Amino acid sequence: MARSLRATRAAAAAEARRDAAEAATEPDADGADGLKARIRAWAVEAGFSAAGFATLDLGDAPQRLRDWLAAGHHGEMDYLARHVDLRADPRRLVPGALSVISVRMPYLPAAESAAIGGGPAQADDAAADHGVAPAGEMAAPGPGDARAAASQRAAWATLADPARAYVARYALGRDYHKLVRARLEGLARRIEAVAGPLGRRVFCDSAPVLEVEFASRAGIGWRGKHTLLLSRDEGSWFFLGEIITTLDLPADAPASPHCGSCTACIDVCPTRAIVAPYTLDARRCISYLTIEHAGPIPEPLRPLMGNRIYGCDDCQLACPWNRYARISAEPDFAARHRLDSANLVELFGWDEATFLERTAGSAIRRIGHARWLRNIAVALGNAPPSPASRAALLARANHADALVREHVAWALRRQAAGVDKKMAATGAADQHFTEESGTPNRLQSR
Ligand code: B12
Ligand code: SF4
Ligand code: SF4
Repeated sequence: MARSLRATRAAAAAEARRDAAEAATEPDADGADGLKARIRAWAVEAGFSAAGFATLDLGDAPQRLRDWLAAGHHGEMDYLARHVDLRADPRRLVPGALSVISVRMPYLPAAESAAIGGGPAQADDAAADHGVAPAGEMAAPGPGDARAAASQRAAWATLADPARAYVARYALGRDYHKLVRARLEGLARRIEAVAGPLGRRVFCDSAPVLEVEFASRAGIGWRGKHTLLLSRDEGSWFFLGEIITTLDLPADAPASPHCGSCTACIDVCPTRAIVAPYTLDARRCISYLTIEHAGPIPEPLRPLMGNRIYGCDDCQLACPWNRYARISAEPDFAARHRLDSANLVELFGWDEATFLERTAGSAIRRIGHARWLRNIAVALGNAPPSPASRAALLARANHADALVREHVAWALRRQAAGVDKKMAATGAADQHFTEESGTPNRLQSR
């Protein structure tokens, strides 16, 4: 069964490549529409799953961005506020620009270990648990990339296991920025080879560009209520990138929205960060708290973060359109160092040299060792009390960085409170913990 699915997929991929090659060499591929067909074909050859075209008109998006900033939703991400004018008008980034070519690149990695592929619920079952039925949009079940379903089941399974660490799927492998930009650069050169030298720049999460807004205007997906782009044929597990160019290309039609009455992403969000449909308060978002935020994580939010130590995917995991998701074909995005199934205590034990070595070439490295420990300390504070967790925390109790010390102290208090609660519930004596650890629990947990 698995083999026949693979064979079908391989045949479909070969056919897509043949179509791409034919489109790219069509004798009548002249004029703007012909060039667009060729660009789409070259984009597929470069590993993108879709390409679309838009003008630089952003409508009322810049004003909505200003409103969002005025509400303080960006937290400490000052760079978003600093470059509003550039975001509002990409011609300031590329003088004379007329068009944007927007692309998607899938990143969902296959589940590394078969043992963790049997999680509690499929993405669609989980979505059903949340009462998801996007009004009349999902008559038939998804085509079911079995490996994508297994990968999402594995993600749910990791989230359900408080001893394990959850790392956002986009960050399990190598950093995507360079890879996507290099592929876009190759695509831009192929365009120049037929269209002549252009004013152009390639982007992927690297500059003040409203990427989701352009992608939805270019028709490669619609903005979901979680604010990310998603599509009917691929869900949302993809990066966005774009070429902003002086080339004048006719715009595609924007994609129509298909969220219907669904609110699964809003309902599932552990910290209630999606404060209204299409509006995220980043200050509450676990992705922001674990990656962008430098200081102490607000205490009321810590218990809600569970075992999410780098980024968060819940709003995507709950989305019913991700039953159409596909596994990435890029080896770079495959999970490294068993990061999709690692144990919290093990990761907390990494010293700085190990952290730097294991995260070389990964987006994770950017947060540095202290924030890495801060995030894992929160997860350990949320884990059920265990001698191993307390011992790991105690080993970091005198860490040189005050940020780490404070989060470790919080986690130790939580472990102790958990121990006390457990004892109250079971009537168990101190002996229970002394037996497990060989150390008096009071000493160990304070
Ligand atoms: C800053 C940022 C973040 C911040 C803030 C996220 C946010 N939603 O703004 C934080 C750190 C929280 C974050 C988290 C994540 N991010 Co991020 N992030 C960005 C970045 C750099 C800028 C986004 C931005 O401009 N935000 C500012 C606000 C104002 O923009 P906005 O939400 O798009 O706001 C619009 C809507 O609110 C809309 N709006 C308001 N009201 C209404 C009403 C209606 C009816 C409608 C239709 C619209 C609407 O108007 C605003 C202006 O257009 C982009 C890359 C880029 N340059 O675009 C990546 C990007 C959006 N992130 C990405 C990813 C993958 C993530 C995570 C999934 C990572 C993770 N697993 O942890 C999470 C997802 C969290 C989430 N639900 O958004 C991808 C998304 C790919 C995709 N499929 O869409 C991007 C595009 C990077 C990339 N090149 O691939 N991210
Ligand atoms: S990434 Fe997590 S915390 Fe952020 S909006 Fe989505 S579910 Fe909420
Ligand atoms: S989960 Fe969110 S993004 Fe997905 S269909 Fe439902 S409302 Fe739209």
